[in-house]
Amino acid sequence: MRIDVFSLFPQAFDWYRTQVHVRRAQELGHELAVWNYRDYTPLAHLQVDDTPYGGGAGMVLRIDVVCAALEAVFHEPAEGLRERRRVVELTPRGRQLDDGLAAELAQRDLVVLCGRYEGIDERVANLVTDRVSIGPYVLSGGEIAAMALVDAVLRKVEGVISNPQSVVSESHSPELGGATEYPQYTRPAEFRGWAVPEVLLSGDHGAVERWRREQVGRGFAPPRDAC
Ligand code: 6GU
Repeated sequence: MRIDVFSLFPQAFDWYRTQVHVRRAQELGHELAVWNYRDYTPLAHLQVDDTPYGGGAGMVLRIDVVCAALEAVFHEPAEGLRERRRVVELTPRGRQLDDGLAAELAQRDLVVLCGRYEGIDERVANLVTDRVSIGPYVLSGGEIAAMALVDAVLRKVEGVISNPQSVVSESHSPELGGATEYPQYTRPAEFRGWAVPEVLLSGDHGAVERWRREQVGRGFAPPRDAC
């Protein structure tokens, strides 16, 4: 698949793009490109945003700038992109990302539009298939949200995660009924009096399997005296 991210801060993705699984995706023939709206603005002084009509705080990313960037990259009218791709606007007002949506977004080529400041002009609704949030809190821009979304989507692409078992039964997957995974332990078997559950050291695979099934969905309850 091809993923194209549009942002005013493409450098924000530099670290993410060096990650092993992202490189593996690219070796498998998938593409992750990050584009800067500012490189394609038709406006003087490389302007990309403007004050909101009706007044109010902050700046809004202009719809003409978004369209210019999309059309420069895809060589087709921006309105038509969603006929063959998922086009996602990242906004705290969007539908909350979950495992199912990530799996759905992995089925087609994906365009991700990051906003900044007060977001993107509402007329972006004419271009998108989805408006997505990564949770009920506000981030200062869409870049961190975009990395969360792209990462969740890439994990659903076959071959990106080298051990497929780690994807199939991971937390929130349909295989675990949307529950969280069982806890993991490694050496040392005891540290500061904190012991690894006996069953995991027993070598009894059946017992380990049963214990893990019991743990699924249990989550983590902090002790009562923790702050
Ligand atoms: Cl997608 N963007 C911003 N700015 N804040 C968010 C978000 C997105 N999702 C949750 N908070």
